[in-house]
Amino acid sequence: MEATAAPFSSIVSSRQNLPSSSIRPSSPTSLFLSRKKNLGYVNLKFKSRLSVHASSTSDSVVTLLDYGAGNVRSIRNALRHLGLSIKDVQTPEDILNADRLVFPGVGAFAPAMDVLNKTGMAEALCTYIENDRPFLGICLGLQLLFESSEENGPVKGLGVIPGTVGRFDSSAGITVPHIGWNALQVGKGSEILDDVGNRHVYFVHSYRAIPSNENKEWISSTCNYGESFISSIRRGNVHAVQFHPEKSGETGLSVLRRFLDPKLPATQKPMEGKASKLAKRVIACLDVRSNDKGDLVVTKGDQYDVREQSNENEVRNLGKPVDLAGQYYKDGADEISFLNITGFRDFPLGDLPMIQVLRYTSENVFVPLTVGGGIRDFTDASGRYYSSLEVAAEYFRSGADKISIGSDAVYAAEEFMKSGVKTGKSSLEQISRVYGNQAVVVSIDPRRVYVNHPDDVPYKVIRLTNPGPNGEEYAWYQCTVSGGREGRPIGAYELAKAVEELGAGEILLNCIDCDGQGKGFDIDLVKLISDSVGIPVIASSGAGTPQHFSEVFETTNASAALAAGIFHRKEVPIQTVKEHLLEKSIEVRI
Ligand code: 1PR
Repeated sequence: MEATAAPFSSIVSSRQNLPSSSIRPSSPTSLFLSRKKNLGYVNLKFKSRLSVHASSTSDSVVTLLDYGAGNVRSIRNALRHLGLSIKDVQTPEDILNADRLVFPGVGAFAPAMDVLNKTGMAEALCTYIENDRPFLGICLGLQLLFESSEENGPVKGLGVIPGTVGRFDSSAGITVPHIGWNALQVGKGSEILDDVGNRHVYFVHSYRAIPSNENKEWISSTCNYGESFISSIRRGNVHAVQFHPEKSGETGLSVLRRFLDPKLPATQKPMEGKASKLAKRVIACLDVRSNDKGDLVVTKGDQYDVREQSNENEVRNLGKPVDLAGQYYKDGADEISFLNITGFRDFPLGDLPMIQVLRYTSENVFVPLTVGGGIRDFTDASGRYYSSLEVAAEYFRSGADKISIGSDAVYAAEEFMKSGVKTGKSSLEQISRVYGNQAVVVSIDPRRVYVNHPDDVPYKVIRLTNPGPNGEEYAWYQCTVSGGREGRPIGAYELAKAVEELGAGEILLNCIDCDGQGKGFDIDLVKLISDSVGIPVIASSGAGTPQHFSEVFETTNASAALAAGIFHRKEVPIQTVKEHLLEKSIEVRI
């Protein structure tokens, strides 16, 4: 990769050398690329009629372009954590008047461009960038700078950078979306990445821009995932990153800090780290519910029974959700999952404490947060109907990066397998259409059912590595709903394939038989599912020792491993798990 950081002004017309306060472009600029006819573009040059003004905003203010397409709470929280106050863009003028503009693109490419064009923000953004004003685009905020995207397209982008954005090629043997912590190949002159060095940063996306001769002068880093793609661009004061600095822990916060304060001295000694590829993730899971006193607690049971075996039979209380999540973040968890385990019977939006848990946690925890439990259509006692999309939207607004669907995904998969028709109406389909499939996890709660012969049931049966208690050699994995209370006529294999088709971006694979047992993950099950789908699989249930993590990563294609009990009971710290994985040459984020 060639990475140069020519000042932006060197490629724009000479009037850009004037102080920004006096810049008043009035003629077509040379910056914007000629739009190619075969992409259906109409105008050949972007005619800017806007002006960039000097502003008297203080150093502690950053302008945020939130065009209302989804959750930008995480970036708000990260900026506030760094001591900044946020000015929201209301009009195109606010962009032109910004001292520093952060653009965290969310949602899909086409609707984002649509909003930007209709509101006049697209033109203001182009003018702002053209004038080399401090800019940081994040994720879609990087992709929109390119000429076009294949996402439901081709769809025309802002056209600042030559090139198109396309989907990762899953036939290259990679899981898509690209979810997780990956390494960068950082070029010269990419100061905001100064502290990243060889540490991992967090990506979550299915589309990417490819390096080419035409855009090489923009590239400040690339990332390998089946192929090399553009992970950041930089020209003068204009920066954009494909990864999420607001979700990349302390490393990511350093990227924001350096963008906000370019005068920070260069790093003398790069932070330690040996990132070279996508790391295996270690996830802490918090099963959350109200106890009998009405307090929201983290609980944990064996095989989904969370009540103590005492006379009082109370809900096991392992701590406060916000405190524990904060602790796991500090301990190095790569992701935190909250499962509202009574969500299947209580309406989650009535469960305001859970929303509060997310809000408070996301203020200080800068790794991805997933929340599940009760995501479905619902009519409350007063007859008010809530769509699953509204429930998910509230979770996203409150700080969730991904939502996890359990029971409702089982019903949707059963329906789909029966009819072969995607109705587009299931919660899974609706939420993934609006927020992207990378934002939708399906949580599977299967139970092992032994059979004598593979033809005994119409589900995928496997030959077990370790025979059952009565020497059974075969089993299938029956999906359950309502927290394991009801078995359904569908296997984990069939469900996984169906939900992938319906738009799931990731699978959280529990195993009721192994839950809380501490005897290791169900390797047969994890292998079966992770070999059958092209989306990432999180192995869950049964972790008791660090060796169980290396075993699941060495013998299956799981992308992540999740545990609850051993972390809550402080039997095995997250760092010990990671050190063990490193000893076994399994790449993890440190
Ligand atoms: O069906 O969409 O409302 O989602 C409900 C969600 O809550 C599902 O993801 C379901 O797995 C979860 N759930 C429901 N009841 C319980 C319960 O414990 N009574 N928790 C429950 C299940 C399973 C794992 C657990 C691992 C690791 N928790 O997530 O954390 O098994 O545990 P371990 O490391 O201690 O073995 P919906």
